[in-house]
Amino acid sequence: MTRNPLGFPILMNQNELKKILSSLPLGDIRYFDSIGSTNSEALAWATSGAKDLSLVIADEQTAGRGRLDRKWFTPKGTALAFSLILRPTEGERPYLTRIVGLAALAVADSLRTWGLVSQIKWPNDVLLNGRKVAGILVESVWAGEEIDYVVIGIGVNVRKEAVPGVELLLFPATSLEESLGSAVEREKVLHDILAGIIALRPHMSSDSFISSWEQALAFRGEPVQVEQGDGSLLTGKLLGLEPDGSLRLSNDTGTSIPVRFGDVRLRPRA
Ligand code: BT5
Repeated sequence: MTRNPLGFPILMNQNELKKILSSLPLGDIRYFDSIGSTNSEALAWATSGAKDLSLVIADEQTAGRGRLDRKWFTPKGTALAFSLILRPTEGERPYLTRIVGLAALAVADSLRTWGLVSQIKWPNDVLLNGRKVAGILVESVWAGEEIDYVVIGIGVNVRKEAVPGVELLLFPATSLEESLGSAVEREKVLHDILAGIIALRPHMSSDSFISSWEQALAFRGEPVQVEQGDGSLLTGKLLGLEPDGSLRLSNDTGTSIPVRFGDVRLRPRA
């Protein structure tokens, strides 16, 4: 295995990954040195019958995606970009809108093992010191009226070089290396996030799952703006989460409004 001066592997490869992840009950693993998007590969694999908890991981993405077809940058050797395929059970079906929270909490828990306290910027960003260190993209494969598979795509900026230039960003970004002041092994972060998803998954239906997710939210109790997909702006105080994982805002008259999609930011002071 090729290592950098700190002794960390520089390149990933399928055999090493299998070894590192061998204690986890994963399905199959597909590793790519370079790929368009791990989510696109995982969606195609799910359509052709992948096992539950199969994993697609790449060292570089050339067409990584965010929501609304935004770009997600994954330069070679600097970041984690992976997609986990879930085949939901009957019992999980009513809770599929909570899956983005499952992924975000697993990322937050893995960062805590490095002593880092992160926040979740609803719905799908994980922040360190108010900057985005990870993004999550949850997509589904439908069979008729029912969701057959869910793909959880996660990108984490591990090294400083993973962070795109400010001209490419809608929100400030950071890396684990920047927050810790030293480099970390990507494979350990990957292992911990996957272990966290697997451990939390059976608790996804519980009230305590929603309260853990709520406690990790950025801007709770603060005045925020939510830019919705059509460009319209909602303003209000961020109260917490609805049981389905929607955001709960209270508007100026104190009425509570559920928000299902959008980008949250603090409301600029007048
Ligand atoms: C996201 O969308 O944050 C979801 C990102 C999901 C990426 C993973 S990587 C593995 C899997 N395969 C994929 O193709 N995707 C998933 P959104 O909230 O829409 O944010 C997108 C915005 O984040 C962009 O418009 C940029 O402003 C910013 N951005 C792009 N690359 C970034 C990076 N490496 N670090 C921080 N911000 C970034």
